[in-house]
Order: sequence, then structure tokens, then C-alpha cells
Amino acid sequence: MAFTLPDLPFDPDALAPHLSAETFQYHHGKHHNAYVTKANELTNGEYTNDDLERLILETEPGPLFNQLAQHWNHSFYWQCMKPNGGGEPTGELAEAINSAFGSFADFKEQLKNEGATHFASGWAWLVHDGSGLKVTSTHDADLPMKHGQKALLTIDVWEHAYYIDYRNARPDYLTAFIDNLINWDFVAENLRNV
Ligand code: MN3
Repeated sequence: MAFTLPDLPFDPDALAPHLSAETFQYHHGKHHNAYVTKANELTNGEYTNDDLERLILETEPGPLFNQLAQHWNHSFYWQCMKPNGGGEPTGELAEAINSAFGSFADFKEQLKNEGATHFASGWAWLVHDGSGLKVTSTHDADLPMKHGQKALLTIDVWEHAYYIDYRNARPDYLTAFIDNLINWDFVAENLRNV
């Protein structure tokens, strides 16, 4: 019994040139893996991935919360991207985005700006806050479920997410992610489950 590192839902070289196999070797194989290992150390291996959301909601901010939340955030983040992603959402999700942001172009601008201007490490999110869609960001390991929000999409803006491929150019990473990698089917599924 222990938390386990989920496999990437795509081949590590399938998202190049937007994100390279080397980025996944470090980001998934080393960074995410380290959060899983440390979460197991801090809980004596007593829990599994099925316990993760309950534990995150029960745990006060601190070292254990950080490892648990980063395990959840990264597991979610891998599902937010896919080969030949990007483009525009359709159906109910497209209507919800237009209703909240005016247009898909305005939404993309707001998401990119949220990620680009977020100071230091954290995550840019599209969430449902109970009344509608909202773009927001969280610091370090913090995540929407701690604020009564349902996560629909995230982009990791910790430097380790983009430094190998983009060096310090976070806005270029955000543009590439939004235009070429977002798995809109996953986002639409999350909205259906709100
Ligand atoms: Mn990360």
C-alpha cells in the first residue's frame, strides 16, 4: 500500500517540440516521483492514490500537504495535455467559456496572462467556482479543491515545467501549451463532472 507514480498518458517524446522527452524525464521521472516518494515517507506508506483527495482536504498547509497536493497537481496536469492538442473546445464547454470570458480568444489571453504574471512557483487554472468558470492561480502546491473550486484545467508554472525547453521564457511555454497541447476532451469531461 502506497501512493504510486501514474504513467504518463502519452509517450514522453510525443509532445515535442512543444515539450521534450528530456522535460518529462525530469518533470515526471524525477520531480513528480520525488513528491510521491516523500508523501509515502511522511505517511509510512499507509495510503494509496485513492485516498489522495480526502487527505488533501483534511491536511493543514505544511510539509505533508505540499507533497500530497503536488502529487495530485502533477497527476492532473499530465492529463491536461496530449499530442496534437490545442485548438478550440466545442459544445457545453465552449458555451461556458464564451459565457464567462466573452470569447475563446479573451479566455486564452486571460489564462496566458494569469500564468505569465504569477509571481514565482505555482499553477494557473481554469476552475468552476460553483457559479461559473474562472481563471485563477495558486502558489506553490496550493490547489482549487482547498478553496471550494473544481479544477478543470491546469498549467504548471513552476520553472521546472519549462526551463529545459524554454529557459526563462515562461510566456512562450504558455503560448505553446495553450495553442498546441491542451487536451480539451479532458477539460470537457471535468466540466461534465462538476
Ligand atoms: Mn511541476
